[in-house]
Amino acid sequence: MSAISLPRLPAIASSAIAMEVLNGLTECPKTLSPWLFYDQAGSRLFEAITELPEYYVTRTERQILAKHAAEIVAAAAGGRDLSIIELGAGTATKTGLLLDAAVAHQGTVIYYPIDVSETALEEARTRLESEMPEVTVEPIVADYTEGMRQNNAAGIDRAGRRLVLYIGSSIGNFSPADALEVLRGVRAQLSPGDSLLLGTDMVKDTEMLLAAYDDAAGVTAKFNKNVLVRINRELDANFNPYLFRHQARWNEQHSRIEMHLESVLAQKVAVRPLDLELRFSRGETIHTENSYKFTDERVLGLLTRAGFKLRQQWSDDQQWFTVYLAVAN
Ligand code: AVI
Repeated sequence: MSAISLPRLPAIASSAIAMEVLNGLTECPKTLSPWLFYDQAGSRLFEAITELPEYYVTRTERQILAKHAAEIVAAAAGGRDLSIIELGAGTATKTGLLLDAAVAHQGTVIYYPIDVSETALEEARTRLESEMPEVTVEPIVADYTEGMRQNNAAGIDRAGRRLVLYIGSSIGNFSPADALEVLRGVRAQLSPGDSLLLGTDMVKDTEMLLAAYDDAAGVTAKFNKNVLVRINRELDANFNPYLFRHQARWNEQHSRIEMHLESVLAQKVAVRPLDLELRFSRGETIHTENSYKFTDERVLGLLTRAGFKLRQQWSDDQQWFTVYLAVAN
């Protein structure tokens, strides 16, 4: 019997990426969500960004953690056994410092990395379990909310304390309202006395910020344009990445770096499966990312409104980056 052929949209037309393109690129100003950066090529490019001379963020936070990990662990544990959860763990490269400190503090530790990327979590588990036999890795493949819910529902660590790591200033890629929502969601799955370690990039010299998001080697430009390459591949679109220019802007009013892709000429782009023709005027941009930069005041406001109380904070000598330890009320 032959299959009945009914007219229907191809499956990709209802995918998350199709929704992004339909919603974000048909409105004015044009926008795309930053999760689109992180396909395999984009995740590799982000790893390369973290090693750039201009991108002080990762290096500076690592220095702070290297210096204060023992203090952080002792303060979070408060005399009990500590388990460590990490939001958006990826390959968990900075976490080793805190896991080392937890092992020194209590002998063994259970580590729950939460991430949507199963391959990144498997890489983290293989590496950590071979390098640190005292660490038991229990990966949770989920988004933050669902991952925290699963960890809480399992209820295995009730006798001890939990420490949630949300480092790398990833909170800065959310709008203030969404950032509050995320932290409230985390708080809802914790018990009083559990804690959150939040790493945030601070407001600083504008030239330095712009250089960190528009490096001389062009890695960030490639990372930004990778969204167009991804849309071409996954949605059969015909963006020409050479006809878009990477742009980093400082938005003083909102205290954020913005990344845009600027159309260098008037052009049309076709997204055939969506039956869509996108028009760009010369100089029009697609806004692809916000990276908010913080002050102590803003972070404290956020923590308080989310139901946490600041216990202690650590910065580098130049005050470029701050790590906050906050306890659930
Ligand atoms: C992942 N996130 C904290 C990075 C940031 O600095 O906002 C993403 C990034 N975008 C450009 N360079 C790095």
